[in-house]
Amino acid sequence: MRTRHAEIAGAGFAGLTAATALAQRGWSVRVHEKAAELRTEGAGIVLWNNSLQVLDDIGATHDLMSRSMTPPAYETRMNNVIRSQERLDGIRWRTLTRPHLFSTLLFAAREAGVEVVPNSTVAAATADGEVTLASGETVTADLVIGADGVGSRVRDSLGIPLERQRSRDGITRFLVPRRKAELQALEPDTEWDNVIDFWNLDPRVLRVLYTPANEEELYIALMAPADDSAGSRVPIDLELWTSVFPQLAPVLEDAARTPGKYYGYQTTRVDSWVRGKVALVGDSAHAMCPALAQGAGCAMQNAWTLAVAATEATDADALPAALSRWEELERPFTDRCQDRSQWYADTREMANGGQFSGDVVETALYNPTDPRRHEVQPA
Ligand code: FAD
Ligand code: 5PR
Repeated sequence: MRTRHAEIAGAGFAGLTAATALAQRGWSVRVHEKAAELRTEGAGIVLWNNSLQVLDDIGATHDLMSRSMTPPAYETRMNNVIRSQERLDGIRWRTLTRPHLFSTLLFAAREAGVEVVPNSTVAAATADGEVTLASGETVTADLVIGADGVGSRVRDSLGIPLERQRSRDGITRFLVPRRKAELQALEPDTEWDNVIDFWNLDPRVLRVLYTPANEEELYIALMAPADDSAGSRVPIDLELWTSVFPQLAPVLEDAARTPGKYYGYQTTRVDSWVRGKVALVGDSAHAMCPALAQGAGCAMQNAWTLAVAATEATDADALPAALSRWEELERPFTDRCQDRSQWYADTREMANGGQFSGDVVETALYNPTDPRRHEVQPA
């Protein structure tokens, strides 16, 4: 068979994963990134088995392990009283920084022969595989992927209907130095290598999610309702945050000096991930609340299974049906994860701790690279 060609909009986690997996299966692949520089926004990230299996398959695990960690426990506190300390036995998970995940994926993509073009914005796509760039240039491909994030122009140019729901809370994220010795001096009995989710609901909803990303770097996320102007302000209101979380003062002081942006939680659901030869993947198809830390995980999982499904289509005419079949098989898992994440965001139920069991960990445990994964229907 002749070499098949894919054009991808967006060099985020979804676009780079799909690109690498396709190139490793013999496709020629070009990724268009609208930004002038290839890098990621944001701070830290938690990855679970579903995305770690994908990283294993594309050969990126070794690089990733070198600067990531598995904290001893996932701890949840309410008003500084421990609600749960989950060891997460039997669940594979890693914490790391987003820049590290990004550079790992970019390296894997380049190794696989993917062409990544910065400063190249995709303006539109058609169901028969035509892509129009903002420069006016038109290119055609056997497969087009809209991995261009929550504001996807690929999706919107195809007229795919969507529904967007905003939640009342939102979050500002920072990467800061660990300052473990200083934290230990303030609270010696705390295991500062744990993920610690510090909740306060009464008298005011303020939460700090403390996530060590490696030995040197800490990911902290500060959550407040969007209508709390002091709580959602950036730079952060240091006096307010340290009054509620005095034991975190050393790292909050660093956060107060770091630029950041408050993101309101939102969920985007689309009618369909597929139009002919075009597939949407990642936030363009299924942007979700971060509660279960699966936005990037689902993006990578679906990007990888998309590459496999497209490769299995034996000729151009078979591709649209293969993509539709991919959506039919993979979408239920993502929809459930998105629904659960929204439920946790809307109810603030994570404040009660003990959330990583039962149905909730379905996506975390999922292995998208297991060819028999759809034989057993999940609960
Ligand atoms: P994106 O990461 O949004 O990537 C899309 C890419 O496409 C971008 O590089 C963008 O510049 C590019 N692009 C957009 N439009 C075009 C176009 N028309 N043409 C070409 N290129 C285009 N989740 C966590 O678990 N932890 C976090 O700390 C965290 N931080 C986040 C910070 C930000 C700023 C955002 C927006 C989301 C964050 N999330 C976080 C959620 C998680 O990052 C997303 O679910 C995940 O990144 C989705 O990956 P993606 O590749 O689908 O989309
Ligand atoms: N978990 C993680 C996270 O980054 C956030 C949430 C939960 C790993 C916020 O970004 O509940 O908002 C959350």
